[in-house]
Amino acid sequence: MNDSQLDTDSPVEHFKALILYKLRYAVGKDPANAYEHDWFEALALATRDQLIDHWEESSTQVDRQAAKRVYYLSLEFLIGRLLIDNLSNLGLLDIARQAMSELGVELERLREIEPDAALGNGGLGRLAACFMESMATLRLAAHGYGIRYEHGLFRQAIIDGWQAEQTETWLDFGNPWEFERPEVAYRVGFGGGVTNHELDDGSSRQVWQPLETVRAIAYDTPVVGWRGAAVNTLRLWRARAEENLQLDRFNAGDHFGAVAGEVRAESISQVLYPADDTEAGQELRLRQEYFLVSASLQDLLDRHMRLHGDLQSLPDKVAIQLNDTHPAIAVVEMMRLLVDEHRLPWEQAWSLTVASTAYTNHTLLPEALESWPVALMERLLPRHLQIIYLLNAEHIDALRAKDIHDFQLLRSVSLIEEDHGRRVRMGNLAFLGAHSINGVSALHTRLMRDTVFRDLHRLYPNRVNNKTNGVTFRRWLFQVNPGLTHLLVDTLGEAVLEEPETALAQLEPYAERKAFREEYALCRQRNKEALAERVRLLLGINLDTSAIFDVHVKRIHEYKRQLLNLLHTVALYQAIRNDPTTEWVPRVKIFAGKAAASYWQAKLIIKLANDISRTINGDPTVHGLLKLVFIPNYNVSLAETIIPAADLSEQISTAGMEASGTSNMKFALNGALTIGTLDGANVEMAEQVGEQNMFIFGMTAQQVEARRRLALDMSDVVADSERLQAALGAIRDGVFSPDDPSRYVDLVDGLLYHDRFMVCADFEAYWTAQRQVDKRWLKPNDWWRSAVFNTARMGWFSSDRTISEYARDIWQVPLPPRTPPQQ
Ligand code: B1H
Repeated sequence: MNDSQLDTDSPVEHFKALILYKLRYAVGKDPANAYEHDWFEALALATRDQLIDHWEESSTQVDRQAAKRVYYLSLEFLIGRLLIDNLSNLGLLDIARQAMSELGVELERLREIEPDAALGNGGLGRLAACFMESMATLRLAAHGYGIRYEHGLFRQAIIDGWQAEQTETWLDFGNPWEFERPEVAYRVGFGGGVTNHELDDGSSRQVWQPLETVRAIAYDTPVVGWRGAAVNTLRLWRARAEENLQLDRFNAGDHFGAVAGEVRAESISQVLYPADDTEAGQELRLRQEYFLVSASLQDLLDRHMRLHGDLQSLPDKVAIQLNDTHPAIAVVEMMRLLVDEHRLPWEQAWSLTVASTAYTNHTLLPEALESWPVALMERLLPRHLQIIYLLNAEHIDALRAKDIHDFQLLRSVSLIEEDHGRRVRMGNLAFLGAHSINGVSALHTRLMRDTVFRDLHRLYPNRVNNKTNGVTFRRWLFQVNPGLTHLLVDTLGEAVLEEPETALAQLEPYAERKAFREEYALCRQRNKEALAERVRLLLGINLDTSAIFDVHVKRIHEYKRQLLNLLHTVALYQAIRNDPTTEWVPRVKIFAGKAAASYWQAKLIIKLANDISRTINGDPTVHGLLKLVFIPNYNVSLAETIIPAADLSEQISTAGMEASGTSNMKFALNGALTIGTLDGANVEMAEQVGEQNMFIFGMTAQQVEARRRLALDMSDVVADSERLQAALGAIRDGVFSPDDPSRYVDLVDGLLYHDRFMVCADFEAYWTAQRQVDKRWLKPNDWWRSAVFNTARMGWFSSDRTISEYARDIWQVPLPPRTPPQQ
């Protein structure tokens, strides 16, 4: 249908007609018999239509200009919902709301119907999604490459206080945003062997003959920037069998055997991060990594050859960013493609590979540093293992040639770990194969240089650099907090929407104006009421919205120290019970987060939170003063309701362990005050907003190191704190678990005698900081002044700033000038 067929003049009428057209001809329904989901689909398809022309233009423009392209390779893209994102970036939100309302459907209802695309675990995946949006907004020619998991991160149910994992089924009703591209398909091989072929000229060549091949099929989702600046592509691969059905086996009566190959192939894109505590699970993960990498590199090399015709120009036209080591096998696959398939000389292939590749490190935790058993690599990717051995030999020889013979050093920089069975170290591989290795906050990058990559950094001192994370303000301010956004626009003008990084700073003087602070506080109040309503519907618990909403939401992990917060909750509970007449500051403790399915201790922490919740919420002595809720199934959409409703943001990881954190930025942008350690990006947040506008407490990374060397036994610390003793004692004795009094004995003993995460060691400092929180809350002028300061000073944490730095320092692509908004 084109415009001339629409007999309309107003944009709302026009959009309404489009929606009705989609409802009828794409969904096959009449307004009279349409379900809400049908309306959602019609609206999504009508919205998607508005992207197509821009999408086409963006890509032909890049082709025409022969611009350099950025390829962001990630096993995770934690996108969440797209309806409001797309409408809002296209400037169609109000039009759509009006159109739907005239059609008798509330836009808010449709918003809630869309399932989250939960193709990620947490911060790393969400960062990739923010980056995609920022790259489109900044009009960088960028492609995201990932896997189209049939099932994203599991749905968390809380059953009797315990986490239960349920399958996530986001594709059940189809996905209106994506385009299947069956014609864009590549073969990806696994297993088999390598043979040596003698060539006529006397040279020889290695030929990998995989035992098994699967097909990677492209699914493209358009990613639109703010004001439709540019529309980029997120290309997700789905695995299909070469042959879907073995007809001969089927006809012979073996109906299951006939589809076994299909099941095996398709299992690659079935599930995000299958549990890796079994050998089969590990193998599947490596298959996923290689599948993504091989399909993506074949695709980008095809495009490069089509557009430029020679490989010499690869680093001028292609920048590949590896999101952690998960796609690090790309270094080796690129060598294989260049040497084995494109017949480039080895040295040349290597310099092209290194010059086009960059790697982002997101964690220093030893258990998260990837390495693959040599035996597994040999079985699954024999040619790649050969290449790794060759690269390693050259690497070590080059060092010896430079007269470096220190055995310890050579061992630590080797691609192969020899200690715990032979394994390929993916971090070292990514470091060696990349011209840039970046950390995600200043502290994290410093620790990278000092610890995990110490020796490699000494050998290649120019490679490690920092790119502090950021978040997209379009989603994490404009969309999640329309009330505050209106206030900001009313106060500072439209510039806030166009250049929030700079415009927000103009808010600072308003922190001193009482009338402004009151309006600002009112926005928060409304958001708190919306969250309270949600909690009432979900859990049947009423929250007092005049209490401090004290929020701790993120993956459940010992280093993130939900336990420290729970200990504070218990200590506060006991203090109130001991002295109910004191003027306590009312608190609502809000927790949410998922535990990895195989992480027992994290699941026990969830149970503890729920046990404490039941006890406290049912105790009339603390009624109106203290409540704890654990909201199930934390995901992007839930975060969008929780974050703008938070007064206090808990960012209390053990110093040195959280690489950056990104929810810390989202909370502060929306004006929550942070209680936090000097860890990750908290450090830089404190520099920007000033420590006086946060509650910084606890040991520094250095002090943590020192204390670890001293002892993990915390008897001394506990002996010094009656409050801590009492809190630990109550948990240990079963006060919160009368049905199973010994449930937490091991957990508490772990804290007492083997406190790897310094929970006890930081407890008193945390308690004191929490009392500072109470004090400030009792002085609303001070509290809201700090809150306004947080919003005003968060501009630097925009992912637009982060992406501009990647573009300038790592990818070396010029940023096109910002276009004036088009209407
Ligand atoms: C982060 C991960 C991660 N760091 C392994 N590392 C995974 C590691 O599936 N796996 O095997 C998945 C994810 N995720 C996070 O990255 C950091 O903990 C945060 O501090 C940081 O803000 C975020 C983005 O840089």
